[in-house]
Amino acid sequence: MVLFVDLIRKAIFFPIVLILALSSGAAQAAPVVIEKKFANCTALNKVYPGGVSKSAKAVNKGGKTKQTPTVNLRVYNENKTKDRDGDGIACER
Ligand SMILES: [Ca+2]
Repeated sequence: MVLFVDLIRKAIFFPIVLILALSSGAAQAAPVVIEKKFANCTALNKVYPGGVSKSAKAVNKGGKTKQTPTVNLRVYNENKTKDRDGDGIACER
């Protein structure tokens, strides 16, 4: 009887472990957004044509821009030095 219960337990437990292993593997295979420090605005604008803003509330205080910046605080923080006028948008154009 003990052996039978043990078999049932394994029959239930192992598929769960397998599903968890497979689902975590799938999560790792999902596309990863690369948040990096770009060498300069030319490189950054190839990925983010309108630059990167730290928040949707950031207002451009420089000249008129043609593109809408992408809101991404992490990318902004990595490239903060490129926001020369300090308006919260790096490499706006
Ligand atoms: Ca700026």
